[in-house]
Amino acid sequence: MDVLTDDQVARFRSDGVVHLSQAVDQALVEEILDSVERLIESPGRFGGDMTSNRAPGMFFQDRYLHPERPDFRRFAEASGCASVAAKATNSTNIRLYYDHVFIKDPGTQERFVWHQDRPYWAVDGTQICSTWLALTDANAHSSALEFVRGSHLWDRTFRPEYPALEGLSPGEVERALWEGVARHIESFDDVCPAFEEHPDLYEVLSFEVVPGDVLLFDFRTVHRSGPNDGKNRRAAISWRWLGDDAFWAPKDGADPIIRDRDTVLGPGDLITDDQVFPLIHGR
Ligand SMILES: O=C(O)CCC(=O)C(=O)O
Repeated sequence: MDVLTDDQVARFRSDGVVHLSQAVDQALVEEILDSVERLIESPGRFGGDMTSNRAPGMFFQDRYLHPERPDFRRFAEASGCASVAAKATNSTNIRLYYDHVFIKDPGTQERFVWHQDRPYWAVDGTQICSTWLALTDANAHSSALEFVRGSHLWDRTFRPEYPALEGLSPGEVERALWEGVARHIESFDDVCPAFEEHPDLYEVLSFEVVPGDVLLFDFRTVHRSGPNDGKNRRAAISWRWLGDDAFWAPKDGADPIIRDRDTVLGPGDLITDDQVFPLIHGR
């Protein structure tokens, strides 16, 4: 993959997202899609079908695959996306936090509401981003991602939302997810507005993608994806990258893929634990 042009870097920094056309080799994309589709039959520890009871389609997610599946570790390395993250965030070293797979079959109505990744993660900093690689076509009708332009620079972190858990009591939310999450959610006063209803105030950026395209975005940028009302499966893999100033920020309620007891790092430490956060670009 060619590392970013200066114009793409500038766009990433001002908009919080940039579309990189045909950024990953097609043969690799096909190999990744094949492995991703095989996960449906044999998901990892954190994977599964998230479709609500009797709802149409299939919404499958899996994540944190690279530690246990050598093919996923190889994909993270071979994609070249870590070098892209390094240039975009002006980092010397880039580590992998986790990989995240999303599949939405035609007819799937589940959506990701407007959110930032930051409040869900046990890391913090300013040099943190994702590269979302399209493994199939997607457009606004078939669940492509949308972003609120420039929202990574607002210095606001919105309350994390879990639409599938709406209406549940805090106890039920905890049982459905993990300890501390109900308190964590309630600790944010700032709830994500319906940005699309205020076109005079906010600009929503939508991208149409084909296999091999990458959406590179900051972990503070507000984004969402809608239902898949297209005719084909929509699949993607998102790698979460940690740059030079990323630090360990454990909190009850953050995604438990890596917990405080899994790493030698203490709260506030720069991410230096090679065992848990493999260095993919640099040193
Ligand atoms: O692919 C999707 O539908 C959601 C992706 C997303 O929210 C992310 O990569 O952070």
